[in-house]
Amino acid sequence: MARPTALITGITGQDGSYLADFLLEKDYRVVGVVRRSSTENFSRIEHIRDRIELEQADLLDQYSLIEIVGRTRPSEVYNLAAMSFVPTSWTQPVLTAEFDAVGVVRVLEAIRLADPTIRFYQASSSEMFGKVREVPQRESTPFHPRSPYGVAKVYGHCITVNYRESYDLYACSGILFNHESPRRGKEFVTRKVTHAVARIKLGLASELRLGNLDARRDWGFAGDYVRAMWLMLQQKEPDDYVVATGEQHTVRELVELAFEHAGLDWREYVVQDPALMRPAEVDTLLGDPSYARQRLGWSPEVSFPELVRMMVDSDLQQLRRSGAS
Ligand code: NAP
Ligand code: F7E
Repeated sequence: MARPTALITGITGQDGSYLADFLLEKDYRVVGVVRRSSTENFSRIEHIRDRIELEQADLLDQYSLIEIVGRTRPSEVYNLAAMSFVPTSWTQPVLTAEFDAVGVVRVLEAIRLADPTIRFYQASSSEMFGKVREVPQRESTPFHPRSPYGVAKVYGHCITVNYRESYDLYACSGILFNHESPRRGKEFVTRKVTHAVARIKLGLASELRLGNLDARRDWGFAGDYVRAMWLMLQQKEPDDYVVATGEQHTVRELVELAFEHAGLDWREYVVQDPALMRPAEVDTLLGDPSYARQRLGWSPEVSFPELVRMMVDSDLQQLRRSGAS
């Protein structure tokens, strides 16, 4: 059998890099889409740079997507590229819609024109549930997004379902709850906390400013979640799946665990900053992953305390290696 080819948009991001690692292990040819920039930003894929192919295209540019899908001939396309930081979606709402909403239909159009047998994965989000209508959230829970990011993701989700129903494409939407790792961007709360803990431990910082400590999230490990993405594209029929741990924690619990792991008392360092509160908050998210467990045989392997410890240890190690202490 010919070696399968996967095309990944957003390969330089957290999930793109873990998915590329995973697919290389499965002997895929991995083609990554990167957008043109004046300096390369490939730190998350440095370790596999010589085993993947990188191609320039942009979710804002329809022609570049048609050209790349047509030329590289993937059997699977994973659309992970997005403006993924919720607060920025209030300051750049139009650009967020261009990337996260219209960008999805541009990729779907490229597939429909180049080869409608390509299997498609869309990175949907628990942010679509927003002001939650039921607990826990399942595939059938109605959406009530609370940010321009969440609204754009609802469009991406619905257009994926619509292309499946209109053109019979094998198109799946993974409704993923928060997932984190040592490769998470430093502005997201988990990494912001673990990086600050490491800096405080090494005497490089003395405080950590945070927003809402009462927010609740269902946090999992990104390495587990990319496995679910791949499994969705290996089934007989395409479908949509919630991917979550089924457990929730507050930001305060995250902070307690991270500081405790470094032998520190969080109360001495954490300052609540009203400037970090959001115009409309998602107070609580809790996913029900039963359908993914049943149909895909998927379940998470890394627990929340293991994840937090892994991230603190990694940040300490990175800072020590860079000679920062
Ligand atoms: P991330 O680390 O922020 O990565 C985003 C990726 O998208 C980067 O590679 C970025 O490239 C690329 N990108 C942004 N705009 C682009 C454009 N116009 N054209 C081409 N590439 C573009 O995000 P992540 O955490 O890996 O998340 C992956 C996907 O899952 C995103 O769609 C996100 O919204 C969604 N999601 C994430 C979570 C989570 O908890 N992590 C949960 C649910 C859904 P640059 O390197 O050039 O910036
Ligand atoms: O915030 C609270 C904040 O920015 C989590 C993205 O991957 O997951 C992510 O979106 C919670 C929120 O992630 C700070 O108010 C308190 O309630 O880590 P976050 P997010 O907004 O949940 C979803 C599923 C995605 O799809 C997104 O792409 O933590 N919080 N203090 C803070 N958050 C941040 N960032 N910084 C703080 O200082």
